[in-house]
Amino acid sequence: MTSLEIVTGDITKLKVDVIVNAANNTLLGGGGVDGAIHKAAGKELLVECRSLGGCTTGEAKVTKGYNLPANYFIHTVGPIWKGGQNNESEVLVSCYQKSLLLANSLAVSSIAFPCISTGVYHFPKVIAANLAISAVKQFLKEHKHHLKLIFFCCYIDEDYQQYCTLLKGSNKKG
Ligand code: AR6
Repeated sequence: MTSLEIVTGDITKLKVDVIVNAANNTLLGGGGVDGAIHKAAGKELLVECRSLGGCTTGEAKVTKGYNLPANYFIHTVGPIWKGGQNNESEVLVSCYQKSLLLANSLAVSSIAFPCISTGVYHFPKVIAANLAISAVKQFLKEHKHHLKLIFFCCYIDEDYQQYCTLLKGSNKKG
């Protein structure tokens, strides 16, 4: 059984095997959660990221966790919201799927996701939360995996409330 948990605050403070980063195509850092991760991890993260050659939107790449207790970061690039008619939902789901596939290949047991694309990339929060939860649940149903604990890390209270509402009443175990 895998437990789905909702937490608030800074994702870099979480004691998990993998922290997912909402990055951009360059993988060379930015603001928001990406900026917080690079700041907390230290300059070596940027050195490794430079060697990766960027990342396509909807895909994911792994690095070490450097100064954080997390063993790895999985950097995924969410879609920029352009009104919803440009495969934004499919691409966002792909971010969660590809990140989980990569985590599974690393045989880790815990992972934390930020609310990908809902900051600077302006993906509507409610749609994004629904897609995030359903993508994770679908993955757990369809794959043999080692994951015991999956965190949805909500930086702002509005996101936290939204995830609580969506998970409440539904089965929190995957
Ligand atoms: N811990 C957890 N969540 C956070 C943190 C944190 N320390 N800081 C912000 N958030 P965003 P995007 C939340 O903008 O929309 C970057 O510049 C935030 O409240 O970080 O995918 C990249 O380089 C929001 O809910 O990512 C890209 O250029 C969520 O993280 C671009 O932003 C995502 O907001 C990616 O945009």
